[in-house]
Amino acid sequence: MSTVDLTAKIPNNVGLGDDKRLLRALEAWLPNYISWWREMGPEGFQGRDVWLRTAVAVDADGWANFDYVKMPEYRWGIFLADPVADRRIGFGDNLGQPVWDVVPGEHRNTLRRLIVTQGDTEPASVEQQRLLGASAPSLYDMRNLFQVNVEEGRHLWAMVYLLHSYFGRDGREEAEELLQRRSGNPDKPRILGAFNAPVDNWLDFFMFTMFTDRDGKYQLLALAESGLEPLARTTRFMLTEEAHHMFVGETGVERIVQRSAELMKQDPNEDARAQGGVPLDLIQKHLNLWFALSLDLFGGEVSSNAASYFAAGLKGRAKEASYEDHVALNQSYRMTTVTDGVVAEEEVPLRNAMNEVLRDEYVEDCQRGVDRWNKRLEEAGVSDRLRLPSRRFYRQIGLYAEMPFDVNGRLLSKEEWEKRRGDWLPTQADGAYVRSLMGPVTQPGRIANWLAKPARGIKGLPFEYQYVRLD
Ligand code: BYC
Repeated sequence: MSTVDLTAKIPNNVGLGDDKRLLRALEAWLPNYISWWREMGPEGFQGRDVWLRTAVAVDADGWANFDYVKMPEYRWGIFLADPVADRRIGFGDNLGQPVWDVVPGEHRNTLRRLIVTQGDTEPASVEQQRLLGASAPSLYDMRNLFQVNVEEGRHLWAMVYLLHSYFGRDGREEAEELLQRRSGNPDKPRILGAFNAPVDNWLDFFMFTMFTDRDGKYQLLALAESGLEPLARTTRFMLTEEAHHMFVGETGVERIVQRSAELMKQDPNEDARAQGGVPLDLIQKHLNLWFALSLDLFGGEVSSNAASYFAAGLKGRAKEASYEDHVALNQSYRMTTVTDGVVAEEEVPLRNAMNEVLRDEYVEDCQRGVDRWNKRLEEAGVSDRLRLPSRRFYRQIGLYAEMPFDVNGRLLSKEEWEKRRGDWLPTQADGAYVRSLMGPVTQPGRIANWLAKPARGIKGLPFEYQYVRLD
């Protein structure tokens, strides 16, 4: 197992102390990162003690250490999963070749772009969530928000390490720019669509961590297959942290659903809203929104970029080893296309459909989460069910971009779609209602009326624990 240097200014298991040039470059980036964190990180809580886990080793049970930490003092480190002996490229035209320890010249620009795109999402999500602490429904949830935030910060470090180590001056410039762009800023937006959408209430936060972080999981799984060994190793370790983020989202929505069902049962008209809860139709609208925004993050259904990433061995499929044929030539993928308003089925060369292959796995994983939420409704005796909308609904990227598909995947006229938009997506009034519920609850053990308590606390501690010290 690799040795972790925890005493260094930048904790790491990459032997940073032996590479003075790289160390200097990263130590020069550090104060800029901290300024960014202070400006764009969680507002109002930077001086508070938060019960956080910090990575201290990369093996299965040793990596997470829990303690009170003030967020700006969090030990953001650089951790790569341990190498796999004699690892070979597992797919594409370079199948079976040894993996690359340095960046091959011909793939330099493409790899830099992939790493920058991945890196850009990390600070973006922190920016999107920076005001949520002030409306936290419990200390438990507030702590989870901050845990997610500091780990997204660490994921930014992971990508910046790659940029500084392997991409010379342009890598350093890109690393600076990662701190310059701002989520939602029209002049310097973040790169991908969903990372510029506002996340200003906890329903959106839970949907974001359910659906958008889950895109993160699949993109990281695909990059973990990369022929560029340091990229594969860093993303493999990031996946261990990502799991908690999706837990926060999936159980967060589940707890809303559970509470709404309870409140419905307490009301003579089964009206959760009348009892100060989130009605199921509103949950469905937010689900529709974040599922669609997150589907876009997989890129176009038919993509020559995806085909060349696969061919070159830069980005594989999730769990590539589970496929039989790793070359994926002479195979096709059946895709629903739309030409002049006519929906048809078409065969596409498999390599060009790799974004869709990844999206398929993602959709299946999302469906599992929705089934779990519906189970809570069933148990509570509520007959309504939540569902994933058609993957053609409200898309901005790819084959169905800007097309007026309804949630069932039917193509409507633009006018009809606009008329019905408010049935499927949150309206301004919906947003105002959701925000009206979001008064902060900061006494240990207490929770907002619209949310059920979690089944258990963090790391064996009770829900009542003071996860954030506010006094
Ligand atoms: N918004 O061939 P196409 C996470 C661009 S989340 C805006 O269809 P490609 C996290 C695309 O860049 C995971 N632009 O797509 C979650 C291209 O531009 P150029 C983040 C978009 O290239 C929560 C053009 O459209 N990781 O970790 O196959 C919290 C045509 O591209 C979008 C990654 O994304 C969009 N949604 O795939 C915190 C992995 N989609 O080149 C963190 C790295 C596409 O023509 N990125 N475009 O100028 C990639 O693998 C690929 O860039 C994409 C796009 C999958 C995003």
